[in-house]
Amino acid sequence: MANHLALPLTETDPEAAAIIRHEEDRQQNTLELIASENHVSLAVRTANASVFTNKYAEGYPGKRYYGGCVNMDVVEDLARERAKKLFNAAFVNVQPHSGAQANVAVYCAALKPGDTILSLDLAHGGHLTHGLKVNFSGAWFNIVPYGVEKETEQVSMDTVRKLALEHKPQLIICGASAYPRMIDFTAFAEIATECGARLMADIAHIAGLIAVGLHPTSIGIADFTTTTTHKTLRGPRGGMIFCNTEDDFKLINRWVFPGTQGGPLMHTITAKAVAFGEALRPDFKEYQQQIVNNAQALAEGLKSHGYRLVSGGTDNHLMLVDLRDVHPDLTGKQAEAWLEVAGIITNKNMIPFDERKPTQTSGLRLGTPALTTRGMKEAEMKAVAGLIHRALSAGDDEAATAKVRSDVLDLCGQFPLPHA
Ligand code: DSN
Repeated sequence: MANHLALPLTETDPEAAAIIRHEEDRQQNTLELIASENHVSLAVRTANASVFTNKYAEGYPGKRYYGGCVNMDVVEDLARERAKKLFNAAFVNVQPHSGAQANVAVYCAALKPGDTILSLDLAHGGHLTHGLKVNFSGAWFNIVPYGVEKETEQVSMDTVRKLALEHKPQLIICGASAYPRMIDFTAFAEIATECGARLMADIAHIAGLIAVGLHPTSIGIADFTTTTTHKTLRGPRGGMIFCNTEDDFKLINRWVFPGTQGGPLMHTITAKAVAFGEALRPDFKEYQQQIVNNAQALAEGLKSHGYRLVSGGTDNHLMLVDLRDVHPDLTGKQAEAWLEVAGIITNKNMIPFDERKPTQTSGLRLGTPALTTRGMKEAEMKAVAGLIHRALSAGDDEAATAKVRSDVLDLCGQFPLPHA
């Protein structure tokens, strides 16, 4: 055996090891406010880096295309059973490599090319796989977008119903990647039934909240529910699909493999099983409740500095900050860059009816799952709101930004990552 195969990474490849160490340092020493990111446990990371990465297991438990799958079957069944228990679901496929892959499989199962999808506009909080022209969804399907109302900046079910009856989509999608309010899955299901469409709920952002009952569930209500496993759910990067009937389960299974994917990432499925086990613990509910409390505290803190929040606030883990009242000339792009220099990691985001381009934007999206994982609570959120305001007001004043950076470092030092 080549003897380097048994040596640690630091010895065999110091260059790659140093990059990993730099990323560990970056995560420890910055405030992560990207609403779709989190810090997984040591257990999830251990499973994700396990020997399951060595194995091909095309097919499903009991029906594989390769030998040696005994442990693959056990671990995939474990992930499925835990996911079903966590979400009170009848059927689940845990193989999608990502949320995008989960959505692809549902579209293949429910639609033919050229069919019509009614979905939330990306510029109003939707997702690129829900119909952006440059994504396969926008290229292969006829997309009818619904948006939020100008006055409330929230989805109106009357508008959705009107569009659904007018355009008769084959599929309605509810769910979002930048929407701070509750989603009425039952109202969407009634509209889908009325216009003869199937309903897909993409709960990628709010899956953790749904798992513990802090947001009404889509499972058993939408025909298909897709999610990622790495946002509020705090698992490895990946996706999964829930459905309600044996017939849909067969269709989904066929369209995940062999329809759109090859060999499942068994190490990721193992890590999903571990993450679902963590999410079944009572302390996961406390964690999710703290995410929501923290989002509300951060929102209030930002408002106290004069910032307007899209729709006036948040019901979930994220908020959209309209920068224009406090900094009329500041784009989201510049704000994101200045905040990063201060050690605060965010992403620029369109606000509804934004007059700026998607590459510039007038807003920022902020979320609390990652800071909550570090143990931060309401008092720290108030402090973070102050740090954001100071960094944006400092702009390119290096001395003022350096002071914010130093305070960010102090705060990070008080709340080390779970396995720093
Ligand atoms: N990119 C993810 C997000 O940030 O919301 C969605 O896929």
